Amino acid sequence: MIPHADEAITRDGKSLILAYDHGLEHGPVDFEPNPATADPDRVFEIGTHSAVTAVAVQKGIAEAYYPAYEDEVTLLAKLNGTSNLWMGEPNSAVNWTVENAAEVGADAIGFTVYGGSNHEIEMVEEFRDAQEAAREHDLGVVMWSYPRGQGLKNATTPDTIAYSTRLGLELGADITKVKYPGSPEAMSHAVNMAADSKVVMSGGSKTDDQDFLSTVKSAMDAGADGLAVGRNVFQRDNPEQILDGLEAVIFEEASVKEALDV
Ligand code: FBP
Repeated sequence: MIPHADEAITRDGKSLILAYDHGLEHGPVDFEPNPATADPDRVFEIGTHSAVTAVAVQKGIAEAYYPAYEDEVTLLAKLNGTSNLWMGEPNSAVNWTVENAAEVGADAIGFTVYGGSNHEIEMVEEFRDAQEAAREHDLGVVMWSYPRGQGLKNATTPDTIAYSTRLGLELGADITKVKYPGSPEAMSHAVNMAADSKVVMSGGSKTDDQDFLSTVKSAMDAGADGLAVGRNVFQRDNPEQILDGLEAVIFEEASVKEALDV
């Protein structure tokens, strides 16, 4: 972690990353609730909302669509990713080099590490190469730290999520993205284990406005530095409306009730 390396993708030290790598990770099924979002242009438009500090996409989407939005959207290049068609032990192909991401205009890289997988060693070594190249190009580093695989029965226990944030710190991420561990106490422990590096909560599958904003509020009150969210924004009929509420909770310390009313 280097102080300020994440500045381009944060606002007042916090972030709201709009993740849109689902076409690769989950497939077209994720666009069914809001079919317009199969079109990357629609999601880059959503990404121009003032709440969004960066949009995370894979290489093909960035190359084809980002040039039209480079003045309005900050790009987070998600370097690795695997389709849901892969049935093996959790692993993630590196689809994009840091050099190419920098050329396309990225301000930060994103990289998944599946701690506990049979492929953990190679994934961490791939992360090392990407992290060091990101430093050379002055790009922030965001780790999607998702323990899974082998004998890991429950990937969201408090101890596992605290280990996830610690992996981010130990391996050199500026921001580590983790699943919500179920309670503010557990989130606070995970944030403490990340020391001075940042922690953002992963959005998860779509829930209703009240539940989602309440979970985000709990995570923020527990010391999280923001959110990296996909489905809970783009699967809604009105993504901009939930972004208004998220902006209030994350950047303006609003209550859930206030956020629901904006
Ligand atoms: P969501 O907010 O939709 O959960 O997106 C966050 C994210 O990390 C995406 O970047 C990624 O595509 C997806 O979740 C992977 O989720 P999982 O591997 O748990 O299915």
